Amino acid sequence: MKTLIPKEIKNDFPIFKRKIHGKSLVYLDSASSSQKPKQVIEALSNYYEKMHANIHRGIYTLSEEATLAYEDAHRKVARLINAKFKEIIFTKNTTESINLLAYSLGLELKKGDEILLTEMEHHANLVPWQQIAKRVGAVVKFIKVNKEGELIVDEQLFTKKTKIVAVTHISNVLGTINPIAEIIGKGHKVGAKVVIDAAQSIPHMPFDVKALDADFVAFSSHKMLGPTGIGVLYGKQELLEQMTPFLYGGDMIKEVTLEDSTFNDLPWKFEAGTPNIAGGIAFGTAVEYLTNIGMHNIEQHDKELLKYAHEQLSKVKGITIYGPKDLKKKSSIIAFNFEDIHPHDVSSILDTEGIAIRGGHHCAMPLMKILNLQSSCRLSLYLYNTTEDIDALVKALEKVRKVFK
Ligand code: C6P
Repeated sequence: MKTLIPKEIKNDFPIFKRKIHGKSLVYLDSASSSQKPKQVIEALSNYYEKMHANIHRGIYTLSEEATLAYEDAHRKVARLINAKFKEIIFTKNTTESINLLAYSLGLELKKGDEILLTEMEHHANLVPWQQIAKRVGAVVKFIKVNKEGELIVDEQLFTKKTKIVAVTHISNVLGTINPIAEIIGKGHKVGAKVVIDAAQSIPHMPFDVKALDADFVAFSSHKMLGPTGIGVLYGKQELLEQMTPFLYGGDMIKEVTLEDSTFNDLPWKFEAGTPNIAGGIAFGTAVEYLTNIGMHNIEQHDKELLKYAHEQLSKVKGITIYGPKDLKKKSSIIAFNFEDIHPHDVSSILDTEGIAIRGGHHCAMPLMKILNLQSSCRLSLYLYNTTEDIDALVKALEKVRKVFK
């Protein structure tokens, strides 16, 4: 089967030259973190070799160049999701973006207010809300998940008391694509602010914050070909302007006296201290790389591979696949178990064949409990994966079976 993105794309990713235990690398763990094309790696070294200086501080060539490149990266990200420059805040990762929101929006919460999450959240979109709720006496409620791992969006959960709705766009365990437009609409109807955890969606599909009318969106560079240590918080300008900063210090201020301070314009009001300049600039390069391929093409490629992977894995005796059966409701993530072999054992035997998958609870313990699972194997696909990668996995599973016979 020929996929939309040619397999020669792997040549852009130096890591695929590596052998693991003497075998070609088959990387099926991009939901955890994606691999990096040489353009991104070169952007990092180019910055340190030719441009490094602190931003927003020096009136000299290096500092001005670094400032322009770092700001330009914000513009590239803004264009990717149809946001304004001022609405793009660089953070460390999705986790920090959501912690920023939980702190800042948490300051407006009162006892008895409600925060609505789903039962399928990654810990990053659960623990910060849980903790803020405990501090202010708010109540955390949950949209339930059915047996196929889809949300049951019950209108009655949205009440006058609901102040924040925070949901994942795509489950990092099951790949379920959630009806976020419907959830945003329901949240707004009761006057709540709606936060979308888009860590697993923005790397894989077109995403338009304006069309969705999302209030806040969080995602990470490292899952979309960019460096680690850089993430994004999108927020509607009028909301960010009203919000209290999360971190205080250099660069986020306008004027400071010994008694008080005023804060900088957006987005810098939320980017205190020297940021990850190199990471930010190289993230801009990653966004450019994705945009050149086209997010529609990446989405289509992932869909084709998901279908192929489902077909091939379903033929393997002893496989149980979790999540939506209707592949239209599913992104390129497959959670499965094999025979009664522990996922850690499956993963480590696959590793001897050069194959990387994830095994465990995937940082979503409540969801695993609902699915009545301790852990699972998980494969996740991206633009550099091929049908040959799936074939290699299927073949290697037979080796796993033999070891445990
Ligand atoms: N999921 C996975 O293997 P950070 O670590 O901050 O970049 O992303 C956190 C995060 C938040 N939400 C969702 C839906 C996620 O999938 C993740 C990260 C990885 O599934 C690592 S646990």
